[in-house]
This record gives sequence, C-alpha cells and structure tokens, in this order.
Amino acid sequence: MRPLLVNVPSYGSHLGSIPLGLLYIISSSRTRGHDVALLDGALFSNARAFEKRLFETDFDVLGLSAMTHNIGEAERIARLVQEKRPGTTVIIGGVHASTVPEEVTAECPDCYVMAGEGEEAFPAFLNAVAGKASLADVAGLFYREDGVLKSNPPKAISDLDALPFPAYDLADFSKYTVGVHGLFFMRKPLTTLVTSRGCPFKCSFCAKTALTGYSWRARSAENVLSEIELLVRKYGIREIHFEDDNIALKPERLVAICEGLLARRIDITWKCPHGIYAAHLDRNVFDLMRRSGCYSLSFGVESGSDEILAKAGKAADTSAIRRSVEAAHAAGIECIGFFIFGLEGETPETVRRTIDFAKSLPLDWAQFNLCVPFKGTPIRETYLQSGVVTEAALAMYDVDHAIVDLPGLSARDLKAWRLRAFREFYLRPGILVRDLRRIASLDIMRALLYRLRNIWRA
Ligand code: B12
Ligand code: SF4
Repeated sequence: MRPLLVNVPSYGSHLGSIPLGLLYIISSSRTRGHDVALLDGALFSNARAFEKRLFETDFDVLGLSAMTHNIGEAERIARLVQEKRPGTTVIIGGVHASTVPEEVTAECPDCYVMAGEGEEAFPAFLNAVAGKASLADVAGLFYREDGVLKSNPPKAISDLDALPFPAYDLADFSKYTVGVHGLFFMRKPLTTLVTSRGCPFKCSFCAKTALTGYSWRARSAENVLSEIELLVRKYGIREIHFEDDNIALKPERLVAICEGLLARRIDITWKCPHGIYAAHLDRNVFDLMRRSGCYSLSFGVESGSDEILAKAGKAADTSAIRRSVEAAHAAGIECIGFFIFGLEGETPETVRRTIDFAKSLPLDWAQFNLCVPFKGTPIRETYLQSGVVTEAALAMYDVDHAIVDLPGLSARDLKAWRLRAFREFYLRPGILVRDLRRIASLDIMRALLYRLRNIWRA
C-alpha cells in the first residue's frame, strides 16, 4: 500500500505550523510496518499548486486532516480524488470529523471517516484495508457496509509516553516560521510540541471536547525532556511553542519540565501561544518558567465580567486572572490576553467592561475574538435553542467572522465593538510604539498586516 496523509490547505492563511498530529500518526504507523507519506497543504497558497503536487504523488490510500473551517475543502479534495483516481481509499480525520463524524460521512458517502486520535487507529485501518483485519475492530471508524452506516467508538490513547515521537524527519522546520500561533517568535527554527492532551474544565465555547476530551492525559516530564533534547540536538530547534490544552494543570509536572531544561542545560526559548490556565501558579513558578526559557504566555481571559465567565464555565474569575497575569508580568514574561465577544449574557455594557479590563491588565498584546459556536460545544447548543446562531458557512468558522447575532448586540455590533477594542487597546501612548518595535522581521510584518486585513474585513 502507498498511504498518503494530507494536512488540508487553508489557502492564503497567515497561520501555519508543522502538522504535528499527522507526524504522530506516521511515526506510530512506521512501528507497525506502514510507510506513510506526508503532504502539508498549509505550504500551498492556491488550489492549483496543491492539486498539481497531489496528483504528482503516488498513493492508493489518502488520509485528509481538517478543522471546521477547511472541512469543505477536505470534502472537495476527497471527491476530486475519487473522480480522477477511482479505487483510491479516502479517509477523513481531525477535529471536525471527530466532532460530527455522521455529518462528514453524509457529505462524503464514499469516504471513511475517523473520529478521535489516529496513532493506533490509522495503522489498524491500513491493516483492515489490506484485508489483514476487520473494519469492525478499528476504533473511531465510520464506514458503510452494504450501504449501511456503521461506526466503532473512538478510543483515547491512555499512555502518551508509549507513543513514538512524531516523524520529525519529514518536517522541514525552516518552512514554518511565519504565522505561528500568536504570530511572534524569538528564534528560528521553531516547532510546536504537545506535552499533554485534554482538559478537565468545561468552558462552554471550547472546541477541544470531542477530540482530546475532559480527561487530562499527561506525558512525564522525562519523556517531554527527551523529545526536546532530540529536537535541539538532531534538528537544531531553538524555540518550542507548547500547544497543550492545559499544560499547567499539575504545576509539579511543569516545574519538573522547567527544572529539567535548566539541569540539562537545554538552550531553548519557549512560549504557550494556545493559552495557559495559570490561576493556580504563583510567582515562584513563573520565575522558574522564565529562567528555563519561557518568554511569552497567552491567557484565556475571555471577559471582564464575572457573570459571563461563570456562565461560560471558566475556572477562573477576573481577580484570579489579574493575579496570574500580574505575577507572570512581574517575572518578566510577555503576557497576551485572549478575549471573546459574544459569549452568553453579553451586552454592550459587558463588552465595555471587557475592554476596560483588558486595558487595566499588564498585557503586552490583546487579541479580541468573536464567539464561534463550534459544533460540539455547549454554547452552540444554547445558541441554537435561542436562535442566535447565524447561517454562516463552515468556512467562516474561524475567529474573524461574527457567527452569533444576540438580542441587543447584533453580529454587526460585535464586529464594530471588536474594532473599537483593538483601537482602544493599541492606540494608547507607548503601547503601539512598544509593540511595533517587536516586529523583528518582514515575515512577521506580512503576517501582522494579513491579520489586520482580516480583522478589518470581518
Ligand atoms: C497547533 C494548533 C494550530 C496550529 C496548527 C494546526 C495543525 N495543522 O496542526 C495553527 C496555528 C495553524 C492553528 C490554526 C487555527 N486553529 Co488551531 N489548534 C492547534 C491546537 C492548539 C493543537 C493542535 C495539535 O497539534 N494537536 C496535537 C495533535 C497530536 O493532535 P491533532 O492535530 O488533532 O491530530 C490528532 C487527531 O486529530 C487525529 N487526526 C488528525 N488528522 C487526522 C487525519 C486522519 C486521516 C486521521 C485518521 C486522524 C487524524 O489523529 C491525530 C493524532 O492523534 C488545537 C487544540 C487541540 N487540542 O487540538 C487547536 C484547534 C485545532 N484549532 C482550532 C482553531 C479554531 C483554529 C483556527 C480556526 C483559529 C483562527 N485563528 O481562526 C486556526 C485555523 C486557521 C488556519 N488557517 O489554519 C480549534 C479547532 C476547532 C474546529 N472545530 O475547527 C482547536 C481545537 C482549538 C480549540 N480548542 O478551539 N491551530
Ligand atoms: S481551560 Fe482551555 S482547554 Fe480547558 S476547556 Fe477551557 S478553553 Fe478549553
């Protein structure tokens, strides 16, 4: 068999980092005797160039990985391949397929769909396609038998330490330095890394639920440090972006990772651009993080209203958030605040409070996003019941489009407030000049301009 995994493109996006999930699947497949090739669509800016490369490649099993905003493109590619290369086995996986597998199967009836993590299930699927095992034994698989849709429950990987490290030999790190989460970085080459999966908290808007789930599965500090050493020594990596759902849930593990970095004299800079839950961390931990190379943390603040935070199921209130941001800032770490406009209970007054709260925190950057009721999230259910979700195409499911239309706060109002928030936050004496000084390269400047254009057009 000649299996190929494709990270489905989001043409022209300013965001991109190595397709970590696919590299994990490939290394696990290798240990089970399958050699799987990779094509990263994130490196293509238009469909023509991508299709040219795809059809130059020899494959008979195609695995497509997509989020919600690019699931339509995944389905289009699947249909195109089935038309041009009949007989190819196509399977769609990733976060969107994990959330609503039946919907994806309905859109692509001739495809297989896989919900959940692929390290064990994808090689099992390859065995089943080769006739060496039964499809009924492949965890998370949605498939048709005699026209009838069948499905097997997904199985979360319990021991993450047992996984082989991702197939980094297939990643050209030099290509992933633009548009990483949070746009900024200090050193190249850099990469993303995940030390744990899942999060026990129940934030109403969080789209991780279907995939990584509520149980927190963590790798040992030792295992994480070995991977970092490999990245540094073998691949020359100089900066790590930790993309966990909740890296600091057990502070003692994070402390062990930081102490290990120092004890082993591993020279990296690192940050948590996806967000960190840090309400329970004290100044000593932030100091240790800083000493071990951490220079930037993103805080999911979301709102300046405690009522909204409580309704959204956030584990921290505004005072806890203030305490942790202030402690991180005092430790010399850059602080970034993520805010969401349009959560349950939002009014013009609470938006105003959020902007004031953002300005009152020692934040270096603030990111004001619009609420996106992703499929599978609790807020989507509430909003569908109250009829405030707009009929937006799935391609609009990124953080730049207004998908909710609240009473007294329309989608249009939310967009206007968002622009105002950006203006008020950045156009303060000293802030803009300080932040512009951090634009250290043309790449970052381009990514920033792209971002500003999206915010403006949204
Ligand atoms: C790193 C990251 C990114 C990176 C890179 C993503 C990538 N290609 O890997 C970048 C910065 C590009 C990114 C962008 C965005 N992201 Co993002 N991102 C993440 C993050 C934090 C970690 C992803 C990761 O590396 N996970 C670790 C690996 C091991 O898991 P994985 O990639 O999911 O892969 C596993 C399974 O999904 C499965 N699998 C995956 N693909 C396939 C394919 C097949 C065939 C099979 C069988 C299985 C399979 O097996 C893998 C191994 O177990 C997740 C949060 C999360 N918990 O997943 C959010 C997340 C995926 N992102 C999210 C969002 C919303 C976005 C944006 C839309 C936000 C925005 N700014 O607009 C943009 C997309 C825009 C764009 N143009 O790309 C949401 C997705 C929601 C949704 N339903 O789509 C998530 C879940 C965050 C959240 N909690 O809301 N993101
Ligand atoms: S703390 Fe972060 S990962 Fe956990 S549920 Fe909330 S938003 Fe999701």
